Amino acid sequence: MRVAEAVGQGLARLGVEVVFGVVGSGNFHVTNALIAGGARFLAARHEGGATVMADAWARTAGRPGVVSVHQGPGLTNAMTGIAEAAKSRTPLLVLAAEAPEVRSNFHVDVAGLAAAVGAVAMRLHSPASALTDAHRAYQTTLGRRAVILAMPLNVQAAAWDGLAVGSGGVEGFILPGQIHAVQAAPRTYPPAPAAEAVSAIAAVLRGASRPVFIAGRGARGALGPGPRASARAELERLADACGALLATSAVAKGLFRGSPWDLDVSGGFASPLAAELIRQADVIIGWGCSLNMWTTRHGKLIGTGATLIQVDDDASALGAHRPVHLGVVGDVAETARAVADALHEGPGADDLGGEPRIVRDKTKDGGPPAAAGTPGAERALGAAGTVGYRSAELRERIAREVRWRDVPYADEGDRQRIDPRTLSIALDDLLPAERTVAVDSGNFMGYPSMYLSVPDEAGFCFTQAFQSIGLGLASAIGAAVARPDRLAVAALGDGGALMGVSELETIVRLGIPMVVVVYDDEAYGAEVHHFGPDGDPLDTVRFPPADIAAIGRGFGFDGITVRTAADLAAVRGWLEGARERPLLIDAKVTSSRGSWWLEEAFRGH
Ligand SMILES: Cc1ncc(C[n+]2csc(CCOP(=O)(O)OP(=O)(O)O)c2C)c(N)n1
Ligand SMILES: [Mg+2]
Repeated sequence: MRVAEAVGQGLARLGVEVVFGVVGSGNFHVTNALIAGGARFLAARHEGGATVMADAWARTAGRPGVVSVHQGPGLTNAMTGIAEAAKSRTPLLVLAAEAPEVRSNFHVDVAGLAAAVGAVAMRLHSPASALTDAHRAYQTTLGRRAVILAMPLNVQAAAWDGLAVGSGGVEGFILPGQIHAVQAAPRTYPPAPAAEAVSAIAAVLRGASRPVFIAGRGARGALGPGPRASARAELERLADACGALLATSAVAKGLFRGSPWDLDVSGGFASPLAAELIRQADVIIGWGCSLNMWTTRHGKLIGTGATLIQVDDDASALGAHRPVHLGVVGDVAETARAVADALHEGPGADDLGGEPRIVRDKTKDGGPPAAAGTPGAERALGAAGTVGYRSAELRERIAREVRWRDVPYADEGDRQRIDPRTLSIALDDLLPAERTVAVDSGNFMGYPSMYLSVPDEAGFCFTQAFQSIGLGLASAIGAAVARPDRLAVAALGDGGALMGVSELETIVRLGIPMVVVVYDDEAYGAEVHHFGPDGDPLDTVRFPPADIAAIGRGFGFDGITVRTAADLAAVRGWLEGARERPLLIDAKVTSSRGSWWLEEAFRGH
């Protein structure tokens, strides 16, 4: 057996179930060995697509994604996807063949590439250590890292003598006959919160009259082998106890779906009511949420005098984007559970001793936090039935107004172009509730993110940490593979759709019954709307009309062009039919104005 085969089979036995990739000579044997070991291989048409598929699969399945690429250009093609995964803290293993000889035309500096995008570089160092090296690389992904495992061609080709003598003590990874016994090492649990921190949060919440929780990626669920569970139940129990309203960052959209206190996404995508209520909060807790410029609208959603608390299992995330009054290192679910217990038990002995411990930026907004809880005080109760922020009137108002689709607007469509809001609302009505929505980047991106509802947080795939266009289609494929029970919906701009177009073939070949909707304004709308008002020439960012429906049909899709709401009857027809081919909707959308979330985005440039 060659090392390549031993590594592939060893990784399969470790629990690698699904591998995306583009196979060349350098990753041929290792990929086949993964398949022989029981993994499912899905061929993409571009390594960028393959990597994003693996990333989206990992986000949706809650387990490390794996992608296999050829040496040199196979890896450089994958770099945008790797950067996205690294910035998003997706556990991703990139099996990258490597030409070790520097004069080889395929040689690239793998460690340099990895460092440049925040990924971890690892290597199969020698035939003897190869399995241990591979195992270590897989384990490293579980710390939510993107790992590039360089697989030198000479090491891969060497005979594997069945003895892994490297360090690491990986029992069962030693002899081929024993490989089946290998299990991924037990996941290491994130730190439990310190008792003092639990008391401090409880004390602040006891004094809060308008608390809001914003849950982020860290609340979406545990990563690692085994089933995933989000922190929803724990957060809701705590929110019930203190009367908090519930919101998420964009990546956790859907987490609180169905709760009457759900404000949906905080930040640029927040509806007017959600923004108003978040702005009026006196305590905001970010749960596994970085409270970055997107989630807070550059801080504008955080009211003057609001107490800001951040809970994260990664100490370096605390205060990284904005100063917080209290930063707590802890697992989201564990911390929420402990604080809820503390609230149910009433003020404990250690609460009575003084003010909650405030860390970082004690002088934010000119003074101590307004809601820093009088020790031992009873919760402020308002009108009958009011707990914290929650009242019967507010519940009704949220039900009536919080969804974007309930916000009045003037339809700007005509017979040639459909208003993207009208399009999105109509699709929200037509598409089955059990759906996974994946969104590309661009001016259009808020429409699907704000108007399409999703069944839960796994139903939304938002690969936008790197803000690259062209990732949406591959994201939808990875998510669809992870959740074949749900209809995958890829929402793309025409620019992103044509950038990632090669993966249309992958969808057809894999037989994924997906809906691809293109918000087609025949332009890089983001640039048009950003620079247009200044009178700059826009020829570089405008394109002649393209018949994207026909392009889709060429790949084997059912392709339709939508100019009016009436044209959407064809979507209903497809949904009610056998769905034998995937559906591509080329929606010719109005684009008279730039979007408000886009202006927000450009403020960061
Ligand atoms: C890989 C990459 N290239 C360029 C950009 C700059 N960029 C941001 S949005 C955008 C336009 C995207 O056009 P389209 O997909 O049609 O969406 P629209 O803005 O028109 O809604 C571009 C070129 C980017 N973000 N990523
Ligand atoms: Mg466009």
